[in-house]
Amino acid sequence: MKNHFNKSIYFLAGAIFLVVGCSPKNVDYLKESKKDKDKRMEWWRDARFGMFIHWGLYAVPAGEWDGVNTYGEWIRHSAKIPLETYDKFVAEFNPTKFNADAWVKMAKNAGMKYIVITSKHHDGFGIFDSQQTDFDIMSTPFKRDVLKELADACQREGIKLCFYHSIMDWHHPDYLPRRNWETDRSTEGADYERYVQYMKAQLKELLTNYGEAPHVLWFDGEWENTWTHNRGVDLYNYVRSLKPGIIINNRVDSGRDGMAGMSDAGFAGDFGTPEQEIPATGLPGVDWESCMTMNDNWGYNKADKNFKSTRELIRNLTDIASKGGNYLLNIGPTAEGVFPPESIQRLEEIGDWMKQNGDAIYGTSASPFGSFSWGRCTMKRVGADTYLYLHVFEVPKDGRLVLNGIANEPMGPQYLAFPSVVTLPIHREEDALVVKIDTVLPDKNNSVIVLPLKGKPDFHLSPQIVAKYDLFINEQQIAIRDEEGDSEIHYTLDGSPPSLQSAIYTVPLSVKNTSLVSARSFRKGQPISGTLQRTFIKVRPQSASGQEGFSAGLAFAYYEGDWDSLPDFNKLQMVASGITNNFKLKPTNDGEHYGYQFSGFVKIPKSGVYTFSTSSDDGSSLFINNRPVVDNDGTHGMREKSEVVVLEAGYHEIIVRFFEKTGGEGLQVFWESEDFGKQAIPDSALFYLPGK
Ligand code: FHN
Repeated sequence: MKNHFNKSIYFLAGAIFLVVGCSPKNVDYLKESKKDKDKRMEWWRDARFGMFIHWGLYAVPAGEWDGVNTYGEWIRHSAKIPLETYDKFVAEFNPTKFNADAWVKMAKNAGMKYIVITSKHHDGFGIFDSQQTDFDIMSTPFKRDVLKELADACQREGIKLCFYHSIMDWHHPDYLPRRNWETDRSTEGADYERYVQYMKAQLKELLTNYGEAPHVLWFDGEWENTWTHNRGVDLYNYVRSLKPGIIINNRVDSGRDGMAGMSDAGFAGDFGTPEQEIPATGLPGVDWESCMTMNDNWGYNKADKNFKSTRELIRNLTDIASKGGNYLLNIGPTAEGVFPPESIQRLEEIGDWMKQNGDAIYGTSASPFGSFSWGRCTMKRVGADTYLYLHVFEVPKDGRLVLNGIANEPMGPQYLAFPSVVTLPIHREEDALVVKIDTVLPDKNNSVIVLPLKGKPDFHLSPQIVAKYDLFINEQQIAIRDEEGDSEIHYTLDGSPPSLQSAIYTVPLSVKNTSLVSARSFRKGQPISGTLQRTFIKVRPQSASGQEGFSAGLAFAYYEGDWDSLPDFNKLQMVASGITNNFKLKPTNDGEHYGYQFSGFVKIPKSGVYTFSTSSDDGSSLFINNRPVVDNDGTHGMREKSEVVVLEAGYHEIIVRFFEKTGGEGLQVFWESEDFGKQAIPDSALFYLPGK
C-alpha cells in the first residue's frame, strides 16, 4: 500500500529540483508591452464568463465534522482535523460518477468559455498525477488523473481549462506557518525554500503535462507572511517562462486588497480578483474577475441549500460585464464526482438565457453610462458601428429608457432574444435617445434590447461635479469638469435644470449653504450631455470632548468565546485588559474564538468631514462618541466597510469592537479626510483617560 504522505518523498523531490531544477530564463515578463498583453488577454476579455470548480478530499466529509455541518473546503483547518485523520479521506475518495465530458458540456451549455479547477487547494491534496508527492489522486481508489481527462474533454469542446493552485499548503512538511492549533506538529527541519521548489516542481508538471492547458493559473492562499512580493514576481516569471502565453491572476503576488481583490500598481498578476463581491463601478483599463459561490460554500457542503436564484446569477453576470469584468461562478462537486442538482438546474437556466442573449455579454466592454435604475448597459463595436445592449431588469414607471449624451444616429432597437421586423419606438430628446418599452418584459430575469448606433461611439457624458464629500461645515469648494471637453458647462445651485441662460462654469465654486448643484454641457448652443445633480449639505460637527488629562494609548478588553457575530462584550467575562498603542490583536488562546473591545479617544486635528473604515476578518464595528459609524459585523474574509462623520477639532470617544471565529484573522482601522488620504489611524492620534 503506497505510503501517501511519506516525508522522504517530499525531501527527495525538493532536493532533486534544487540540484537539476530548471532555472527560468531571465525574462522579466512584467515588462511586457501593452500590445503583447492585450493580445494575450484577448480571449479572456471576450469570454466574460467562466466556471470555478472546487473539488478535492474535502468533498468526502461534505461540510460536516463532529456534528457541525457548516464547513466547506476549509474543513481540515476550521474543524481542527489532525493531519493523520484527514489523510484517511484519501482511501475514501473514489468519485466513480466523475465524467469529464459531462462537466465540460454543462459549463459549455451554460455559456461559460473557461473552467478554473482546483489542482491543489490549501489542504495540499492534488487531483492530478504528481511525481512530487503521493498525496494526490493516484493514491486514492480512483487512480485517474482528473485534470488529464478534463483537459481532453475541454480540447474536444473548445473550452479553455485553467488551474487554481494554492500557495498555502497545510500538508507539506516544509510549508510554514503551521495552522495555529497544530501545536503538536513540529516545524523542526521545515524549509520553506524547499517547499517553494516543491510547489514549482508541481507547477511545472501542471504547465507541461496537459497540452494547451492551463490557459490561466489562478493562484490563491498568498496572504500568509511567508509569501512575499519578491517570491510573487519570481513565481510569475517562472510560470510565464514555462508557458509564455498563459494568464496569471493577481494572487500570485502579495499586493491584493483583501476581498475587494485589486492590487496596487507594481504587483504581479494580470487581473484583479474581487471575491464574493462586484466592484461598485467599472475600473477602466483594469482587468478583473469577480469569483462567487452559487450557495455559501466553495467546496461541497451537503447541508448548504442557500443557492442564489438564477435571476440573481444572471444579473450578477450582467452587472459585472457592464463594468468590464469577468464572472467566475463556482460549482462544488460531490465526492461521487457529480454537480449538485441545484447547480445543474441553474447552469441550464443560465444557458437558456445565454443562448438568446450571449451577444450582449461576450466581447462586450463596459458602457460609459454606468448603471441605470432600470438595469445595465454593455457595448461592443460591430464593424464600423457601435451596438449598445440595454439589459432591462425592471420597467421604468414611464416606460422610457433614457440614454443621455449620445450624438450617434440610432438604428432600430429590438429585443435581442426576439429579433423581429417590429422595432421598438425610439426618438431623440435633445442629447438623449429615448426607447419606449411596454410594461411587460419578455424575460423576467433580464430582457436585452440591442440598440445599433451608426459609426464609432460619439458620446458626451454629463460633467463631473468634483468634491470629496457631500457634507461640509462652513464652506464647500466644488469643481465641475467635462472630461470630453470642447463644451461649455452651465450650472445652477437651486436644482433647476441648467440652460444656456444659466451661469457658465469657469472657476471652482464655493457654497456656504446646503445646495443642489446641477451641471450640463452645451456646444454651439445645444445641450450635448445629460444633467448631473449633486447635493451638498451644511452640517454642524459633533462636539469634541471637554475632558482633559489624556494619555497616549488605547484601553483594550480581551474576551474568548465562539460567536457568529459581535457579542455584547459588556455582558461577558473579560479575560484580560490593559493599555495598547493601537488596535493590535494579541490573542492568548489558539488564535480563534476571541474578541476585543478597544476604547479611548481619537484626536481630530481639524474640524471637518472624516471617513472611518475597518477592514476585518471576522466582524468589527466602530463607534464615535458612542454613535455607530461602521458596521462590519459577521463571519467573513478580510472585508472593508467605511462611513463618514463630521467632527469638531479635539478629542472624540472611539470604540472598536472585533471578533474572530475561525480561519483567517485581522483588524485594520483607517481614517481619511479632505486633507489626507486613507491611512491607519496613527498611534499619535489615539488616547485614553487614565482611571476612566
Ligand atoms: O481560502 C480560499 C477559499 O477556500 C476559496 O478558494 C476562495 C475562492 O477564491 N479563495 C480563498 C478565500 O479568499
